[in-house]
Amino acid sequence: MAKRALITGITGQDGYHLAELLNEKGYEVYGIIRGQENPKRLVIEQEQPYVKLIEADLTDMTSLVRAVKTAQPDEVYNLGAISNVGFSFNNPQVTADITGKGVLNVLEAIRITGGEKTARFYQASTSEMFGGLDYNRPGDGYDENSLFHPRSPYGVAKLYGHWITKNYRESYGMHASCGILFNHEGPHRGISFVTRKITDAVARIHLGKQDHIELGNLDPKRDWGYAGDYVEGMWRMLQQDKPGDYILATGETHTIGEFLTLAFKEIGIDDWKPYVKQNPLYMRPAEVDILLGNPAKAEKVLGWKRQVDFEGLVKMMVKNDIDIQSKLAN
Ligand code: NAP
Ligand code: G4F
Repeated sequence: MAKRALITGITGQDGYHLAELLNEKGYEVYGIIRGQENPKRLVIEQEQPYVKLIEADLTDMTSLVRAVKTAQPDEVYNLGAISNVGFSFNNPQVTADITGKGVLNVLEAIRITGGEKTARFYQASTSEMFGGLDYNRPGDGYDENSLFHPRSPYGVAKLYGHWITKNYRESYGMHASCGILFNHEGPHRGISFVTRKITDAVARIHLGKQDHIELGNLDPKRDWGYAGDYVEGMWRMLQQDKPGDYILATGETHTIGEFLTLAFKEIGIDDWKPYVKQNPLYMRPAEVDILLGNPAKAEKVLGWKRQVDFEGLVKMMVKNDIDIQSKLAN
């Protein structure tokens, strides 16, 4: 019989890639969609017709209980969240409700419906929980034992989600795992995140639709990988006999300036500086200056390794945005 998976956050970047992967593996895929007029419903119905959509919201426990009862899942992937760090500073309470307490709601929905012994659970934890400060940053990158020091309402909410997942593992014997994922990007990345914001702008500049891009702090460094590689790691975590926590990262870190250099190079521009203006609107009250992950445990235990390198990622994203913009009218 086909395995059944329930994904929260099905309309997001990782939800897209994970649904593709699980469908290829023969799973019956259920996805939670929120809101009465979610425009992404039509996109999923057209592009991923195999996904069975269930209306629910991470802040509404009754809807989650109904979703779990309907899907009867072997595996639950909790990807749903307010995931934009900048947004979380201006919207800390809703971030706490969705990104933090939403995790508890899903875990409880599984328990209330008697699924704690049968359903395996994946929590989308994040490198944002580390904070990138000198005192807790090992030279060879953060690993599963590094100290947490979140620097945003998003990071703090995620830390609650991380610990409540571990608590349900320890308290109720749930097969509940946390993937501590470093930044991962691709053509399905939301337009407000810095990589996609850049590749979208580069495509428009190339086609003469825009003459510059406004960004915030250009100095932070990130460990950027490809989202398609990372969902494979999520799945592998839930195939282990025992639950656990795993870092997924590339082991390399790059500045936003380096991303800009490669992206502009794709359209034949060597010096991006005349095309970039800094706007304080995009600066954060507290910044994570550097993120670098050490994926040694995932490589050893899960046999996982990223496939797409930094240059390949930038190329893929610029090409995708040029294709999209070329098809659109001005
Ligand atoms: P994303 O594209 O922003 O997707 C977030 C998803 O959460 C969307 O489907 C959104 O649905 C859903 N959602 C938001 N509020 C909800 C609510 N109240 N009820 C139900 N669903 C809700 O994020 P992503 O990049 O795919 O990331 C997936 C997960 O991994 C997130 O939890 C993120 O925090 C975490 N993570 C991401 C990265 C990364 O680099 N991408 C790294 C580490 C961890 P709507 O369409 O309705 O808004
Ligand atoms: O692309 P970002 O918004 O990603 P950030 O803050 O690293 O968070 C992402 O990765 C986390 C994993 O580490 C996830 F948990 C989280 O859900 C999300 O997917 O910003 C990256 C960097 C930051 O330092 C930011 O200050 O880019 C800087 N930046 C500079 N200008 C900008 C901009 N970020 C955005 N979003 N927009 C700008 O204009």
